[in-house]
Amino acid sequence: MEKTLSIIKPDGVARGLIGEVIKLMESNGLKIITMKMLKLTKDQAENFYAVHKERPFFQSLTYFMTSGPIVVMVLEGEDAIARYRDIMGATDYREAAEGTIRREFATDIEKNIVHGSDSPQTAASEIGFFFNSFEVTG
Ligand code: 3AN
Repeated sequence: MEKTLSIIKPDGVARGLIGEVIKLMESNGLKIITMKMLKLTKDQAENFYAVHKERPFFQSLTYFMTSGPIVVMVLEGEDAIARYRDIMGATDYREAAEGTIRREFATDIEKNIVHGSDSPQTAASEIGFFFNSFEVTG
């Protein structure tokens, strides 16, 4: 069993898509083992996306990520990291496969509804960024 971190970004929360996203997770074999809603500060968003700090979209992305509440979850399942990235679809919604979250709901490469960890190392550090060991059950 593997764990991954999921974020429903401010656009997904504002557009009322929490239920749709959770439905796709649960119907694809991913179990939510902890979850909360919060609003990031600019500092927190910059820390979370530190790997992108040299990218031209860094300021815009971190500003967007502080623009409203987000829902963070730890998902567990077989191959959870790859499985969730399959469900999310490509970063650019125009390239995302049919039936994926981004293909169905995203309208913008930056405002693309969801985030998912991309490796076991990032999953461990991203889970630790948002949750302590008492919150992560299972
Ligand atoms: P993913 O979320 O698919 O793993 P990353 O890690 O390459 O994609 O990018 C992190 C976030 O940065 C994306 N979810 C998206 O919001 C934003 N982003 C990525 N590429 C661009 C881009 N070319 N222009 C604007 N925002 C971008």
